[in-house]
Amino acid sequence: AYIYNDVSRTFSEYLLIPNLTTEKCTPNNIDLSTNLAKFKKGDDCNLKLNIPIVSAIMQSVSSDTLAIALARCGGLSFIYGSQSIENQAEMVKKVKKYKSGFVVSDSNLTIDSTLKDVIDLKSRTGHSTIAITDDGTSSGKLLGIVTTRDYRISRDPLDRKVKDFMTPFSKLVVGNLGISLSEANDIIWAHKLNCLPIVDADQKLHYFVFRKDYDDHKQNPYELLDNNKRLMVGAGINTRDYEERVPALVEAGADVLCIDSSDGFSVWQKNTLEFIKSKYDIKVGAGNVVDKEGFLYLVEAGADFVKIGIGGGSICITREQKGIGRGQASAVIEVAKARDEYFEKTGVYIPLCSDGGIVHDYHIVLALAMGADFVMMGRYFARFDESPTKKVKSGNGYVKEYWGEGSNRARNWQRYDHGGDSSNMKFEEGVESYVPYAGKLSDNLEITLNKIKATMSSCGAASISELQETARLTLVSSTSIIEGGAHDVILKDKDY
Ligand code: MZP
Repeated sequence: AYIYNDVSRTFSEYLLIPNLTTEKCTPNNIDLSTNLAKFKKGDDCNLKLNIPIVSAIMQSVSSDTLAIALARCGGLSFIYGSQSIENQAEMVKKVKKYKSGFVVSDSNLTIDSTLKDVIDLKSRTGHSTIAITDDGTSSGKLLGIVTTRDYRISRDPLDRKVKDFMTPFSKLVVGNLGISLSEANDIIWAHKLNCLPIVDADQKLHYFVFRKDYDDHKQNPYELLDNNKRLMVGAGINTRDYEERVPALVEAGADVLCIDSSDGFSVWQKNTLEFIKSKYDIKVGAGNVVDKEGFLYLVEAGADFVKIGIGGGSICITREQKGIGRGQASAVIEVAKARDEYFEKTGVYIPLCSDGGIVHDYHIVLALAMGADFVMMGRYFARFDESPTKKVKSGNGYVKEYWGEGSNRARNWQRYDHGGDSSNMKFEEGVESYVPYAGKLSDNLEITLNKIKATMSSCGAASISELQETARLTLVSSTSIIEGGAHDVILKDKDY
């Protein structure tokens, strides 16, 4: 056997040493955009992210709802692939046709419609708020409003009647402000009202705009849009059903794909990449790998980016179950070195994604400094309102469910596939867990981005490529880790 001399290390074993901070790298001047797919030296990468963060290809993380929230903040979700091809393609379509919560009036829904009718309408139109009129048309009398939230939080059978979930119309402030369809922007001046009717020239009601919807719809400066001014979205695929799954995802409008596997150094990934590259014009990432050999194999097979990480995910027990893996920091450092050598030799730049094991926000900057171009996170996003999992009361607060793709609950055997005719999981490689509930994605992500910018500012780097070139990292001893937290003081908020 070959024995590596270096210890396998993880993020918490490193700190950044500040470089000179100048006017050029104050937090406002820091550019967080990054490359997502390979490009040639001298060319511009034509697939970029506005922030270096993507969400994990997991059932408990990357649904259409989370994908919309993240793309609106500049990042990208890879919709999970451990579901039917139809459901996954449907989620991709919903992100591509996302509209903020405008109310449809010509919905044919009445007070006696069922919740199932509302859900069907929502999936057809992408509208999150729906008006109910007495005759189901926009000229009828408005009886009430049903919002997505009303039926999402309801555990009642879908044949329950709409009237049980309606917001009575009397609670809403409506005024005839003369706002017409062509003047929707005028709602800014009438913003203090909660609900504004939008009418056509004949005063026929078309939809309502809510103040909250309007606030949510204000463009985030980071918003990740593609050529058609729609939100960008990715999708996970596996090495088994790609001949059917890939065309459905391409047709649904996916902007980028990623082969999802716990161990990507396999001939199955090569076959999948070659199939896609021979038939489709779509970018595909591959992985996961933890060394130079795995990286070069996937790049030569055609990968547009490579994902790094085995066994470091918060819900992952692969290292215990199979004894394979590598500390995430060591893996990123080695693969980034191989990537830089490959660039030097061929003039082709391959972006790297560090996947799993991000515990503190500064770990993101460490991963970037070590050579990653973006990070993938699961636990981080599972904590938010937008993740597709149940919120559960725990003590005085709330937690949300979070389970691994290798757990019995997810049953994603394709991710742990070793070939042959297996079509089920032989043993678990992931756990089911809870994570502390943390509220809205955009609020939390804003704090994380502020921390990333503050760290980059201290490192004297105004962009991710500058950070990769100039950052200085040091290993920490176990005693200096204690020095890094509050120590030798009695904390005020603790009970003694
Ligand atoms: P984390 O952000 O929760 O630390 O890690 C998320 C990553 O863990 C995912 O992107 C994926 O690579 C990996 N993962 C997902 N499910 C499992 C599992 O069940 C797993 N073992 O390791």
